[in-house]
Amino acid sequence: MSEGQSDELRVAVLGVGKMGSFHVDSLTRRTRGARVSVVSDCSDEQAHRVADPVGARVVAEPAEAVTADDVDAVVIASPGTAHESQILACLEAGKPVLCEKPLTTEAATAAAVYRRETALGRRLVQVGFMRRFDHEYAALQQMIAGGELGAPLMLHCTHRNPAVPEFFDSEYMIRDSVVHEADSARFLLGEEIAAVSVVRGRPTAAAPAGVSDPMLVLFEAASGALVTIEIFVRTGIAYEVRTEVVAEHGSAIIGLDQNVVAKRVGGTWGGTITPDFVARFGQAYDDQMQRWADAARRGIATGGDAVDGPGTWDGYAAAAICEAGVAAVVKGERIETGMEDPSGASGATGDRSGASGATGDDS
Ligand code: ISE
Repeated sequence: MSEGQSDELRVAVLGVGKMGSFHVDSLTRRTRGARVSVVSDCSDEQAHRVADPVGARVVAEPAEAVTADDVDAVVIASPGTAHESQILACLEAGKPVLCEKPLTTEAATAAAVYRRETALGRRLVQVGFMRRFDHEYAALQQMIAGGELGAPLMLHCTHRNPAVPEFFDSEYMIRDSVVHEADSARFLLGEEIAAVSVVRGRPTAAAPAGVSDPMLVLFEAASGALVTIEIFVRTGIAYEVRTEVVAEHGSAIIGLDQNVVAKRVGGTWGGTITPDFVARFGQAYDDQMQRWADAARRGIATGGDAVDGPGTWDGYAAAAICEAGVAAVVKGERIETGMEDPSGASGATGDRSGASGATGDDS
């Protein structure tokens, strides 16, 4: 976005499966001041299917997209295993990034990305923990932080998917689904998670052999506050994500799907449940994109920070929690996250937690 050329943010989207295609649509039709200039995907056919209608170029190599002259910023929606090298390439090129979760697949590599960005002296990487931009999550976070409910003692989280592919085993359920609860718990409580335990219960008949679905996950926060998570990804019903906070002076719950018209037909009454996460969190994904695009443009213009939301520290924290969660699943033991500040400074939360970084109030 060189001065005088165009004040539109020209974005490369790496990976155009379900989420990448959604982001291309969001950038093209619902984001002000941005457009997709380049698309890259391991399937050339899929890349063209998404890029051609929006007038974007297709390049085969993600690295070429990152350094291209017609790319100011990058959205990474490729498989998690590709994130580390793609993010490092963006940091090298000094280009702002919005990266889908996970930041990287291991805590150690996520910590290395955090350190690399810290050494640059500029925040360029935003992690796609979109729930922080959802109006209900943002309101609950503000309610807790405002003190109205008193100290939060417990969070009870329900995370149910209607169906998932066969490869979703118990470990993948932690890494792909519980990862959102890891970030939400940190965001809502404003503190780090110290330990994780998992109880593998009676599996649904829909689960493949050896897969514990549902499971009960317990996070212990640094203050001692507890977080219970029911993770159930083969309910056969719909997409249901609820969170209740129980605090010293009251409780509050979000995710009741009550913003609907309750109809009476055929002897029953009621509304509908959102079918999937794009339907449930569409507003959050779009607001996340707008705020990231605005922040990226500001960061490019000023040479300063280019994110407005969770960053590399949050990505590292979620990776450390999931790593402990996977070990808890495998060993059947309580596992400490052992989180430390990878920069070597003391204190685990501070400004880096990003807990107040995306309240959704101006979206
Ligand atoms: C999926 O990958 C997501 O990111 C959704 O937000 C989550 O709710 C779902 O469980 C995951 O599989």
